[in-house]
Amino acid sequence: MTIDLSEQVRRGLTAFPKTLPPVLFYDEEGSRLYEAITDLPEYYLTRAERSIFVQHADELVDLALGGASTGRPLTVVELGAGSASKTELLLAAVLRRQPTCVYVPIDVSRAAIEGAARRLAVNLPAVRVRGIVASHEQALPELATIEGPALAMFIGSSIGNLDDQDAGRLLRDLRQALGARASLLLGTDLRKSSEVLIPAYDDAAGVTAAFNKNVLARINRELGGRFDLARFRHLARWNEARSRIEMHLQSADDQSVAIDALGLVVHFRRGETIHTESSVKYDLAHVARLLEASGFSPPRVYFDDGRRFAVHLARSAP
Ligand code: AVJ
Repeated sequence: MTIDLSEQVRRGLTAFPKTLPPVLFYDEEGSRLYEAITDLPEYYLTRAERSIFVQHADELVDLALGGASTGRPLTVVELGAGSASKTELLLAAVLRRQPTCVYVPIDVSRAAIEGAARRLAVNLPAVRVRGIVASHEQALPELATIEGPALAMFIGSSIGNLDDQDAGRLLRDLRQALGARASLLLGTDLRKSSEVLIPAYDDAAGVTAAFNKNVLARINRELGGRFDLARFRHLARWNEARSRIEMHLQSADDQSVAIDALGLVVHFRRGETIHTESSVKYDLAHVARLLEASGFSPPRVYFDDGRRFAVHLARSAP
C-alpha cells in the first residue's frame, strides 16, 4: 500500500507537460522541511489556522456533536494528518466533552503518524490513536466501521492540492464512507494579493525551494536518479485564471537525466518545468459550491483576525 513511487515518477516525467504529484514530497526529509515551512515568517497559513482553533475549538466540537447529544462519543478522523499539532487543540476540546476519544490519523508517512501518536500519548493520554498508513483513497473504506458521530478533519488547505473535480470526488467519497452522522472540518486558504502569496511559497531562507527540490533528491535516493539539484530552479507562480499558486522545478539548461531503477532517461529543454504542486486559493462561494456538490450542508465559517484563512464546519446533508 501507500504510494507506488516508481509508477508515479515514470508517469509524471514521461508526460507532457512534466509533473510530479505533491504526495511525493513527504518522505522523512520532506516532512521535516514542511514542518520548517510552517514556522517561516512568510508562511502565514499554519499560524492563521491555529489561531482559529485556539479561539473556536469548543464551539467546533459542539457543532460536530450536533447539539442534541446522542450520548455516543465523537470519533475524530484526519486526512493527511502530518504532525497533527493543530489537531491537538481540537482533541483537547473533545476531551472537555467526553472522557476518551478515538483519533484516526491517515497519512502516507508512517513516521508522521508514529510521531503524532507519541506526542499525543504524552500531551493527551486519553486519546486512543488508530492510525492508518495509506493514501486517502486507500483509507476511506476502513472508515465505514466507525460507530457513532464522526468528525472528519481536512485542514491546512491540503484540499488546495486538488483541482475541483478531484476535491469534489474526495469529499463525496468521504461523506459516503462516514455516513449520515458525520461532520467535516475543512481548512482553506483564501484568495489574496500575489504579493503575499508568492513569498509564502518562495521564502527568503530558501526552505520552500529545498522542500520542492527534495522530490528530486528523493528520486536520486530511492530510484537511482541522477538529478543535479543545482541545475533546477525553484519557481512559485500565481495562476490567476485558476486561482492557484503553482510550484515548478525549472531546468536551467538542456539536459538528460537517467533514473537507473526505472531504466529511463528524461530529457529537459532549457526553461522547461516539472509542475510539482498546485495550491488553490478559495473564496467562500467556491468552498460552499464544493461542499454542496459533495453532499454537505451549508457550512459555518470561522476566520482568523486577518481573514487570511477560513475553517468551515459542515454536516452531512440529510
Ligand atoms: C500542505 C498542501 C497545504 O499548499 O500550502 C507549503 C504545502 N507547499 N509550501 C500548501 C506547501 C509549499 C501546503 N499544503
